[in-house]
Amino acid sequence: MDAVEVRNAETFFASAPPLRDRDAIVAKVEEFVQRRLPTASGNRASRMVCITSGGTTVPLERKCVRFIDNFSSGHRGAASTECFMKAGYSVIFINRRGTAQPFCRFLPEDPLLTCFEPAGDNLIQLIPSHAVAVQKAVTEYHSALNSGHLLNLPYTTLFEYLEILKIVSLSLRQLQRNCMFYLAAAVSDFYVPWQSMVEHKIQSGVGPMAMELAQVPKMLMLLRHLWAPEAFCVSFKLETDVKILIKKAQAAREKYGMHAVVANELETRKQKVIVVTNEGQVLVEKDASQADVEIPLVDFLIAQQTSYIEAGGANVLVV
Ligand code: PAZ
Repeated sequence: MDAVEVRNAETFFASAPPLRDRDAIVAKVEEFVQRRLPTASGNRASRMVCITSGGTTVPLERKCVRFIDNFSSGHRGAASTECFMKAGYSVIFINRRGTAQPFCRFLPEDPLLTCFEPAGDNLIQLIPSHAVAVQKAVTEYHSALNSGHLLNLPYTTLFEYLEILKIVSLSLRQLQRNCMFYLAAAVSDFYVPWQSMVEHKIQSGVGPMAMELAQVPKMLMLLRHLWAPEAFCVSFKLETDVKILIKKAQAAREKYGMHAVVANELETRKQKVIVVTNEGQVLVEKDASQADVEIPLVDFLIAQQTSYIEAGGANVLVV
């Protein structure tokens, strides 16, 4: 592990704004993970995945009015959460506020208020054309939360995202090879360090503005080698130029020591992805019977993790 990267990460965290509700988040995560430990025996029912979803924002002012955003609708993360839960995994879902949520993806796009109508004294009712979709979403979402197998942790900024990811990683390491990281969030590579960020809204009318952005430390490397070194790690690589996609995914796999990198191209990301592992590349496509490409993708990655657990021998967590 590169000492410079560790120092850069330490500097990042030391200078980041304090995470709101930090203690409550730590307690929630620890309690969620602890509940899995007594039954963690290497089978699917005791496995856990941390799914990251949505794009991080990079604030330009401390009292933030303007920010840089990273594209991600959250569909990948939400659909994958459903697939992993179906396969018996518990899921920690680190997601950008306001992006797609599991079990809610097929809700009508109409604004919430137009899904309901007044129905007499103190009563409202669902518009009949939306009733089936809304009932299904409400039932499935609440049953997932009530099952105790889904922990929803929202973030907005890059600072919040990385703080939460670190908290989750340090806790999940207890599950050793039984945990997976599925890092589908679109995370900014550049940011404005908190100590050099202006307090108030940047004023216009002073001509063109130049701003220097610092590079975000390579947190994937820390996650993989320091925070949760036995976890099965999957990251995603998005490109718009298909000619460079596989090269970039291979480079990321080698550089960060990922077990798999899922390469996807913006236009076709909902139909197909290419999974790059140390054994080569595999094209994963959805077929006509499947609603989402995440169905075959999650199946493939679960099989890969199973081989990884089995290859671990004495390292497999036995209770
Ligand atoms: O969230 P979404 O379904 O609209 O898109 C998913 C995605 C393209 C953000 C994800 O698959 C991905 O590639 N994330 C990593 C992006 C990156 O290269 O940083």
